[in-house]
Amino acid sequence: AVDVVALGESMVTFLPSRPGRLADVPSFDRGIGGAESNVACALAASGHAVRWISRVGADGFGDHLVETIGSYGVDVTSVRRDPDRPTGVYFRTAGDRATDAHEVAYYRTGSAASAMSLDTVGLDAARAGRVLHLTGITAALSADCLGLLRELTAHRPGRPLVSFDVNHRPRLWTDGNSPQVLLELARGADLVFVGEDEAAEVWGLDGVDAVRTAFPDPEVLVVKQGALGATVFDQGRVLHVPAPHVDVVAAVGAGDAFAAGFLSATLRGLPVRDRLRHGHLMAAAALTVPGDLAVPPSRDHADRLAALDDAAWG
Ligand code: KDG
Repeated sequence: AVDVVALGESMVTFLPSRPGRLADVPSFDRGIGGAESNVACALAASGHAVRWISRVGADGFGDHLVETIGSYGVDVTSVRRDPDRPTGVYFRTAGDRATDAHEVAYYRTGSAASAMSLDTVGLDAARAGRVLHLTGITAALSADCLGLLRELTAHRPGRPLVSFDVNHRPRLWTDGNSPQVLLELARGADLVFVGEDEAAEVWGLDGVDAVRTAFPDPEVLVVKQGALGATVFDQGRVLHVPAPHVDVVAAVGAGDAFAAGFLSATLRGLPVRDRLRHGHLMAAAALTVPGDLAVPPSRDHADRLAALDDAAWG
């Protein structure tokens, strides 16, 4: 049985060998990125049965993605190879320590993954897990991808729990439709992750209560508040859990790791407080490496840390 299906585009990522402007960085190290496969890898590394659904090119970068994600123990048998379209890649600069300001250059227009659609993705495979994890990135890739996401977030009898991370990527939204599209998709989900700063940026929402008012439908709403922690609205309950202090190397991938920790604890039936704590612990691991993917803490270790008393958690 599959615990989680994650569907979305992954890319080969080029991380800078030194700080500076994109114009000046002389060389890059190869990594992999992709919000949904990041979640899939972190969940598989913590012992869950996970499937990643996507399309990649019939090229070496596609091989690298499938092999690397597969090496985490993720089921990649539903990933399709597209002979006519390339695998997407992207380059990034190191974030400024204080502001995380960085440059990103995507080479993903017309990528294999942008051809995901109702015709090219098996809906049964997508709905085969207990949880289906999606993000707003997919909605920005193409009209076909958006159509697929609309179907997967529509209420259908017996659908899995639909988890949706808003993941607003301003550079991908050239048409100005992101506020309306992301709101519509999030409202169809059962569990929504959104950053407090992201909600302010996309919808002008100010504070966690304003976010809940805008998203009354999802049974569970998680508002991430950066170094402050996160607040969960779980039906009638509201709970804030502070994040542990970490020396941040790069924020990229931290939101995905947080979602993986929260989902893992949810699948294990842990109480709401521990879901947030496991989210923070996974995020802390991702925050302390330059790339998207970190080795997550072992389940035992994470359980011990999550069980520390409130004083230890600030
Ligand atoms: O969450 C991390 C992702 O943003 C990164 O891996 C790249 O998926 C990516 C995207 O589309 O920005």
